[in-house]
Formats: sequence, C-alpha cells, structure tokens
Amino acid sequence: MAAAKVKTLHDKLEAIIPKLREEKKAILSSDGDKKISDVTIAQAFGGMRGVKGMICDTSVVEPDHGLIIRGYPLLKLKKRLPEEIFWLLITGTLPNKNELKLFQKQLSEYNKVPAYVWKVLKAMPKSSHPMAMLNTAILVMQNESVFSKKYKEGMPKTDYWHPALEDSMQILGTIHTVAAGIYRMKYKKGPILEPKKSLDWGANYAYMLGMKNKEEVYEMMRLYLVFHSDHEGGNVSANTCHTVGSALSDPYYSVSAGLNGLAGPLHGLANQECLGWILQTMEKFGGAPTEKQIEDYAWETLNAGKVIPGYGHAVLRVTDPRFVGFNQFGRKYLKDDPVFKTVDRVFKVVPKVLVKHGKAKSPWPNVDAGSGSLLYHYGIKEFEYYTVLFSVSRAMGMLAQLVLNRALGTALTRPKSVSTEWIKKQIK
Ligand code: CMX
Repeated sequence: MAAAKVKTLHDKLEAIIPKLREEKKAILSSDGDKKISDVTIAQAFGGMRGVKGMICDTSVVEPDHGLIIRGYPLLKLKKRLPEEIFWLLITGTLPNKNELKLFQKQLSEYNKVPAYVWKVLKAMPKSSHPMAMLNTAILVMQNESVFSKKYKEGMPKTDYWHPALEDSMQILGTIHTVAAGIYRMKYKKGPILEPKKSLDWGANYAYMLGMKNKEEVYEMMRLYLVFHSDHEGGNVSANTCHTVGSALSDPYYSVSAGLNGLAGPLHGLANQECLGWILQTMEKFGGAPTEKQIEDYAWETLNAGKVIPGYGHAVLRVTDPRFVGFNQFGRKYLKDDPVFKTVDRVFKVVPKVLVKHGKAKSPWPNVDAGSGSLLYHYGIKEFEYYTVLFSVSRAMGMLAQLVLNRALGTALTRPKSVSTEWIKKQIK
C-alpha cells in the first residue's frame, strides 16, 4: 500500500475550503433569514455584550467551561505544541506527526526579520512601551505583504486566502524573534539572538529571550503560547483584527491593529497590571501576605474605584481553565515561590471579596491572574513586557481567523450605529 501523502498546511486548506464554502452557501440559502439574537438598549450602550453578530469557527468560549478549541476543552491540549494549535485552529483537526514536522520546517523557512525592522525599533524612544514596539515592528513589515502586492496586481476573490496564509506564515515565522529582540534591546540583555534550527517555535522564543536553556522553561513557554492562542471572535483584539481584515487590509495591518487592542488594560495589559498588583501586596506586607492582608488590600483597591486585575470576565462565569492550567504547572514546579504562593492565596480570597462587592458578574480569575508569576519565577521580571508574550501567542488565533475569513469571503464589517436621539424616540 502506498504511504499517505504528507500534506502541507496549504494543501490541507485547499482540500477543506470548498466544503466550507458550500456549507456556508447552503446555510445562507436555506436559513439566512432566521434570527439568532436580539439587542437591548443596555447592550447597545454596553459594548454589545452577548450580541451574536459574527461567525468564528476557530474556538468558542462557553461561560461555564471556558475555551474550547475546535471541540477540544483547552486543558486537553496542554501538552501540545503551539504549532499544532495553529494547525488545529485553522483546519479544525490536529496535524499528524509528519504534517507537524513539515509545517515546522516550512515555518522556520520564514524566519528572516528584515534589517529595517531593527533600525526602526532602535530609533524609537527608550521609554516606548514594548507593545508599541511590537506593533510598530509588525506594521513596518507590511512592506513584505504578499497579499497587498497580489491585490494590487489583481486576483480573484477566491484566491485571497493564499497570500493571506503566506503573510501569516511570515508573521508567525518572525514574531517570536522580533518579540525576543525587543526584550533584549529594551532591557539591555545582550545581542539579539536568531532562532535555532533544532528548537520548536515555543522553545525558540524562550531561548531567544535568553531564558535558561532547560526543558522545564520550554514547557512553560509552550504552555503559555498554547493557552493564549485564541478566545473566539468577539474579544477586542480578535474583533479588531476581523474588522480591519474585512476591509481587505492585509494581515500585517490587521494583526497590528488587533494587538493595539490587546495592549489595553482591560484586555491583554491586565497581565502586567496583575503581577504589579501582586508585587504591591508583597511590598506592602514585606513578603507573601496572609489571607487577611490580601483581603484588606483588595478592599483598598476596590474602594479607590479600581478593578482587581486578573479577575472577572466579559463571557466566562467560572474559573478560567487557562488559570487552572497555569496553577497546575505552578504547583508542580514552583510551589515554594513566594510570588506563586501569593497568586494562589489571592485566588482563595479575591472571589469572596468580589462577591461581597457585588458588581462583577464573574468573581473568578481569568488567564491574566496567574501567568505572570510563572514568567517572574523563570526570570522575565519586566512585567510591562508580559503583553508581548500574550501577543506572540494571540497572533496565531487572529491569523487563523483571518485566513479562514478570506477563504470564506467574509463580508466587510459594518454594523449599524444609532444615535441617542434615535433611542429616545424608540422609547417613546
Ligand atoms: N474588579 C473590580 N470591579 C470589577 C471587576 C474586577 N476585577 N470585574 C468587573 N468589575 C466591575 C466592572 O468594572 C463593572 O463596574 P461598573 O458597572 O461600575 O462599570 C461591573 O463590575 C460589571 O462588569 P462585568 O459585566 O462583570 O464585566 P465587563 O464585561 O464589563 O468587563 C472585564 C470584563 C474583564 C474588563 C472586567 O472584569 C475587568 O475589568 N477585570 C479586570 C481586568 C482584567 O483582568 N482584564 C483581563 C481580561 C482577560 C483578557 O481579555 O485578557
């Protein structure tokens, strides 16, 4: 019997896209006029929370279960490589061993960061936030976009996904090198390192950051990159990338735009704020605080009109499985670390405080509550950098969604806004 042909990611998509197009066409023609959502005035004023108005197939976030990637509850994927997750997000199935190997090889062929990127980064003010540096780097690389070039030359709509995938490979092939370079440049950690052929994508990122060369560190980094990869389509970064991409802006424009959203304190920046909050409690109480001290500090934060970072969520109503996964890792490898101990103790105290406070719809920890303590333990102490790590991972979800959207001819995003006057007339 002949051996099964090893498929590239491109081959695999080429085989499934016609079926996805047919499926969409059939649904629209038989049931296109069926209603899936109503919108209240409160939702229109309230960030459209809960309004079902877009399609995203890469993952779903169930309020009671958290992230499910293509049918896999997240914790079932915790031993997988980020490269496998990208493949899963975009195709709906995990790659087999040979497909993975070939994909890793192909991805590593896209690893050249153009020299002008480093020049631009070096020219930025020393005080620039590392997220501003990462987003600038991706935006300036727009110069490489094959999608833009092919669009200018003229290509049929059905072909959009080919150059979108190629740009995505280029972004994923370089984003970890750029992100690590930013870290080393900004925090004076020594020369910028190039990826090693022998390492996978996640391990390479840890290596290029200059983290200790050991399997435990690589395991943490892979876990971090898998856990942050996607969170369905409506969150600020994914939704922004989706909207910008719907105007047929290329993947560089779209991902950079999405990451600008991730840089907000209510979204990805919360992980920097969260570790800051943990360290403040430790500083205030001279080491890992007691449960009572944490409770007092939580109330002090809330009474000052601030949020407790890392807690609450727009969709989730249970402890985020991503927090659970990081917590399990922490208990295995760093249970005596004072920062990790504090995170663990905060988890015991803060949900009760938030319930008493009575505002947050979810008192439970989200992804950002625990991830920082792992990074801190392994030597990444500059916590304003943490959202960059989140970004390297989230680029996978945004790009997977974008390629699928170009393949399926997703329409230009254009919801209808209404004025307050219009609302007042409706009420009358
Ligand atoms: N601490 C204090 N108050 C909180 C809170 C928290 N952790 N979480 C929610 N609330 C408050 C809200 O500020 C809101 O107050 P107002 O009515 O005065 O505006 C009220 O509770 C209701 O909010 P909600 O419906 O429960 O939550 P939202 O969907 O509006 O916001 C989120 C969700 C994540 C922005 C919010 O829970 C928050 O600010 N958490 C802290 C920041 C954070 O951890 N962000 C990271 C989220 C994960 C990510 O995207 O990366």
